[in-house]
Amino acid sequence: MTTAMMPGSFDPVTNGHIDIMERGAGMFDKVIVAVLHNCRKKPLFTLEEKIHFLKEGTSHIENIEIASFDGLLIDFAIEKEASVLLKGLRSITDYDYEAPMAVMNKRIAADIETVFLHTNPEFASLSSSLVKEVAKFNALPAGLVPGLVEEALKDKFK
Ligand code: COD
Repeated sequence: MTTAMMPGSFDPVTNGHIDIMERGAGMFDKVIVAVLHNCRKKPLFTLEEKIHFLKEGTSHIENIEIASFDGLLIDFAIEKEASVLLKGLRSITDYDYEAPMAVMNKRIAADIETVFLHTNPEFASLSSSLVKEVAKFNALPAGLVPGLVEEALKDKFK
C-alpha cells in the first residue's frame, strides 16, 4: 500500500490543488492532504475553514484523508506511514523553492520519495495568493476554486 502526502497552506484550496490531489489519488492507494498549521504567512482562513473547504472540495475522491500538521513535514509523513511526498509544480520558481526541501527530506528519510506532478495547463499560474488578490476586488473568474470557497471569499471581502 503506497500512501502519498500532499502538504500545503491551502489558503484557500484552489482547483489547481484539487487537480493534483485527483491525479495523485489515481496513482497511489491513499493521499493524505496535510495542511500546514502555524505557517509564517498570515492566513486569510482559519485552519478549521481550510479543512472544511478541503473536505467538501475533495468529497468525490474516495482514497483521500485531510489532516493538519505543525513542524516538520517529514516527521508527519513518517508518523502517517506515507512513503511519497506529493507536490505540484507550476514553474521554475516552484522548483527552486521545492528542490532544497526535497533534498533535505531525502537526507532525513531516504526511503521517502518526493514526487512532482506538473500543473494541468488549465490551472497553470493559478495560486491561492492570486485568487485572494482578485477576490478582494470582487473580480474572481469562475472555475478557479470550489463553489464553497468562492462563496467564502465573497463573504470575507463584502
Ligand atoms: N497547479 C499545480 N500545483 C499547484 C498549484 C497549481 N495551480 N497551486 C499550488 N500547487 C502546489 C504547490 O506547488 C504545492 O506543492 C502545493 O500545491 C500546495 O500549495 P500551497 O500554495 O498551498 O503551498 P505553500 O507553497 O504555501 O506550502 C508550501 C509547503 C507547505 C508545501 C512547503 O513549505 C512544505 O513542504 N513545508 C513543509 C515544512 C517543512 O517540513 N520544512 C522543512 C523542509 S526541509
